[in-house]
Amino acid sequence: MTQDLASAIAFQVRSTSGRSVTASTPMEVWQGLSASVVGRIADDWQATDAAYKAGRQEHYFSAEFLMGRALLNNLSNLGLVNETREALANFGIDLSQVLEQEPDAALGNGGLGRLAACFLDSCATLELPVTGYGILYRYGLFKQLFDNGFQTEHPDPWMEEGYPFVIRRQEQQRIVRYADMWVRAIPHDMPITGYGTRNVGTLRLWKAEPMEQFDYQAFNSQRFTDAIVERERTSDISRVLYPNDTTFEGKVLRVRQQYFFCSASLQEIVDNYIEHHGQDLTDFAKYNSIQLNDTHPVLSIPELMRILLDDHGMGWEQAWQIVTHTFAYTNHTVLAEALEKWEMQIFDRLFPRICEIVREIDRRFREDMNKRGLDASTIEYMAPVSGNQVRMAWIACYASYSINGVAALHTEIIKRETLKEWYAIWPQRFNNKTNGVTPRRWLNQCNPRLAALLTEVTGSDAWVKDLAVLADYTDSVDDSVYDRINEIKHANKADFAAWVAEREGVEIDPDAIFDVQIKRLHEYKRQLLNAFYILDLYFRIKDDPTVDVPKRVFIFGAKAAPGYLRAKAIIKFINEVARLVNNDDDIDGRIKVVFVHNYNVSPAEHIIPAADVSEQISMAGKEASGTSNMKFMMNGALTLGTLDGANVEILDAVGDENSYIFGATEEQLPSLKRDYDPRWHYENVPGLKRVIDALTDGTLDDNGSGWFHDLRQSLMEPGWEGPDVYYVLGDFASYRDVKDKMAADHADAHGWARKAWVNVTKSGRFSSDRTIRDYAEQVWKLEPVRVE
Ligand code: GL2
Repeated sequence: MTQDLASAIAFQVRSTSGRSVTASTPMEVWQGLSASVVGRIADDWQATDAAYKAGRQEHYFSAEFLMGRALLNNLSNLGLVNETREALANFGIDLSQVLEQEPDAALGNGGLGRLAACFLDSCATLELPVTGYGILYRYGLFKQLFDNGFQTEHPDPWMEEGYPFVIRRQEQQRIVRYADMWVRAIPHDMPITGYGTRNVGTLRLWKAEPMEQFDYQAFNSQRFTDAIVERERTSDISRVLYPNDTTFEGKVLRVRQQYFFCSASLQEIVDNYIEHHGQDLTDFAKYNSIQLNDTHPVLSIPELMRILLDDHGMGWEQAWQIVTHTFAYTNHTVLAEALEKWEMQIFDRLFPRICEIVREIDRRFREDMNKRGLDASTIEYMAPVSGNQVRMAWIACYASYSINGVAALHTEIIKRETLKEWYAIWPQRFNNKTNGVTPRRWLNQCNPRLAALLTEVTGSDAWVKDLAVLADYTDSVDDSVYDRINEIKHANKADFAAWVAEREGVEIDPDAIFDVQIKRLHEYKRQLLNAFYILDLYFRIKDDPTVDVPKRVFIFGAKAAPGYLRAKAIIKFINEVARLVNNDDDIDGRIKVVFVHNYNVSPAEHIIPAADVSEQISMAGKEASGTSNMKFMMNGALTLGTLDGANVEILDAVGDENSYIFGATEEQLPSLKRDYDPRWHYENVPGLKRVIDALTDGTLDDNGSGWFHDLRQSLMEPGWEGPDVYYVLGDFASYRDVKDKMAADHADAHGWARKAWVNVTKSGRFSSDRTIRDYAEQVWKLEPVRVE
């Protein structure tokens, strides 16, 4: 078997590189090995596709799929990791070195895009007929470097060297029509393998290409450059992922992107319906449902109306009936700045027919609400079009048969506040689907030591597909398991320390507590609170260098949206805190701060298994769910967090004694903020003043940018959003108390291991398999389709 595999791999590597395996570069080996994996699954993939297309299907529309690396994931799903390792070893090649060649497919910003990727994994594993649809961005999320502590952004041409896991399907292209141009949408398919199944799902990513290779007329009439420019204008559409996480930017190119993938995907879905079920589209919603991952794909709603009305001659009522039984909408944030509102003029310019349809949706909405007796101002507030703006979330709520939030608390907030007007009319549409993460990537693959222990303790690898089984073992293991937990964590930390030393040039001690905050940089996530704690701890040690404190490593990973200056200021600040504490002789290595640059899916796979502490410290009510909290929990890190998003449910699963909760609750905040005076905290919370002052008194250097002064002002001065909007100073004292206590508790190795074990074994409900089962049963009405 290994011999077969070895020769299959060798054949592919040779065809890729044009030389022998041993003479090929690790990148060429990665290319060849990846191609041979695609070859292995080809038949199953084809069979799955055929089986899914014949019955009821779910389509997951998302502008983002943060896939990360594919090779290990596929090898692991196919049960080929060990054999491949041996096969390569025969050539003197180290599999891990080959795996590290792979670029991350970073086609997403953060949690929302990664959720979509975890969902595809679960759908394949659960054998559910679900296809993902998105955009083949040529440049993924920007690559982040630090220049003197400042973030700089660089392009990420992730496919430039070739990428065997996307297959171009030229023959299945569609045409997307804008008023000012027509473009070809070329589908590129990524196979989605599942664990322990032969089903192979599909992620279909559309690439924009010009209708003709060249405008030959322009070309022939000596206007060569004009012809090229025109060509580039088309390719612009799928050129780059917009780097904003939870903020809306009204760029024309962005709305073009959204329409592009919605239109191409819907054309295909309708054509497939016709091929299998005939020209009469009455039963469309019986065979198709579409999940809208946030409002980014909401243009699908008027676009499906257009296809039904114009291309298939249907009347409005019937078409609307179909549309409103097809779409389901997931809301991912309550932040006002995320709400997509497009100017009507843009719609009018790009797609006048869509514009017309949106106006008609608006007209009928107003008529309908009038009949229901709503007052004029409520109707104006809820209307799909108001002034000259189209409101994407409102269209989604009006047209969807299901509206869900992503954690219990978040769903309550959207019912009570964000979407309360819609909840009042259509309460039955609202439901909660708490997020989850795939235990394949986020435990089995990234933490092989812990995975082996779980298999040993439970007697099989059934947990990989059914994580909830671990709950049976929470209380039934003996002390030797706790010792093993500690050994595993220590070994993971040693591996991670080596990785950090090489990648970031910082030495860290695996015996220290590894305290981690990795997520997008956003004020509401409060990386600043964490940094203030570190600075305060630094000053405490400076006060008395002989003080006995547990050794700590504080690890950050975060990208800031390029235009979000305050977030960039926080990055600079953390980097300056790192410079200060890492190089102070009084500290003597007792505190280390590491800011991992270019945080992404694959760095996360190195960081999470090595974490002791998971920082989930957003201001309560702001983080819709969070998903890194779940990944950490699965890997035995304890949550240090507020009662926000899914933290609430994590706490519920593990109990008070196995997590560290602090801070104002969502319920308390309105009254706390009513007469909030950050200056009081600044003056009265011991130690806080010197921390805040360090921003501007010369302790830390922002290189003349003025950014640290702005940070101070944002906390202390009543700006137009009020001082300290995210309650950093208000929560500081309680954060410090809990974090100190946590550090002290870590000294009890056995007690800590016990807590870690409870976290691991109670993480079953945060598997994306659970989430997807709930969507399939309650929203999608979807049955598994098994491919034999
Ligand atoms: C987010 C939320 O901020 C995050 O809390 C949630 O876990 C994910 C997935 O549901 O969605 N919303 C959002 O716009 N982004 C997120 O990460 N970018």
